[in-house]
Amino acid sequence: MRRRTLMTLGAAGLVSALPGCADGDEGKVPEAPKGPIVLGFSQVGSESGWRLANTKSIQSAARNNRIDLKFSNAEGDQAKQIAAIQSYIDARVNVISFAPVVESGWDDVLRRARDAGIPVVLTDRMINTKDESLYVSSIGAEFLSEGNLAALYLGLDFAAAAGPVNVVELLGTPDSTPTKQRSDGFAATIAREGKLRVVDAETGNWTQAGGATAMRKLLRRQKKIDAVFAQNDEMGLGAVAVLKEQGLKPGTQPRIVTVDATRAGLKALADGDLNYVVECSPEIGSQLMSVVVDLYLGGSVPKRIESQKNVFNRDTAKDALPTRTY
Ligand code: GYE
Repeated sequence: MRRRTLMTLGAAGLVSALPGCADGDEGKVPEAPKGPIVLGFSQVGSESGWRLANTKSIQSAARNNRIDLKFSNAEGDQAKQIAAIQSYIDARVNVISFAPVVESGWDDVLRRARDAGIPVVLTDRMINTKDESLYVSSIGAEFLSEGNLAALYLGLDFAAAAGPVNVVELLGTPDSTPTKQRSDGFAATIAREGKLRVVDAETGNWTQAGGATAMRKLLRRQKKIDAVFAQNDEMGLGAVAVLKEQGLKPGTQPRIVTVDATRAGLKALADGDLNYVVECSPEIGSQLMSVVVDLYLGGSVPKRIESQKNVFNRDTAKDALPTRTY
């Protein structure tokens, strides 16, 4: 039985294939892959600092691994992502990867990729499908736990409050995995104690302008806002600007928690405009390339690979800022 090729990522990020051995040819280095390995990648867009860092991570990891990266940016349009995936099928790339802008509507194009024998790797977000064979692996954050952590830490700040504590949510784009799961995680944690309650929500579409518009609408609708859960830094920063315009003191009243931990988010946290920032690392490029090379060499890959997470407060934000890579 052929043992699969072992594979390590060297210091320079280069992949060196350690020989696996078939029966009868121990020690003989198997035929080196012809290369280059061609990866077709469709990115969601350029909507946030997180997304730009994610793109940078994927592009630099492809360079470091000598992988020929066909990269397309859908600018938030699912039809463009589907067209890009189809173009990679037509070009017969070795592996297709993409960050799905929304969860639904992928089965047809992914079925065509599977039928063409091209493995698909999801990054960042998930798809909603009954057919798990349509992708071989997904690499990304556990968004539910990010919502849990946002509620947990915000709740600490209201431990002495008599309650109820009115929270408003700034949501990402509808039907995206982080929008749905960060809300679900937040709701599950506050339900356990019952003091914090989400009284209203508005979508800010992951952008700073969107977060500002959403915050204005919520301020008009809600008489009492004690806390804001912004599903990413950009929307939180938009809310901070509007709250200051209205003579309020974000970080004190209301308190604010965001997700991503970009440099801008950590700066606002260090300045006292935010109270907590949950990290969702965008730097998954090397994890993706490791999967791509393993697939090319005929290896098996885990169905799910999680990215790094953390929670920053004011002090740890100040410590992290000088060396922050994104
Ligand atoms: O939080 C946001 C980006 O999918 C985790 O998308 C990503 C989210 C991230 O626009 O900044």
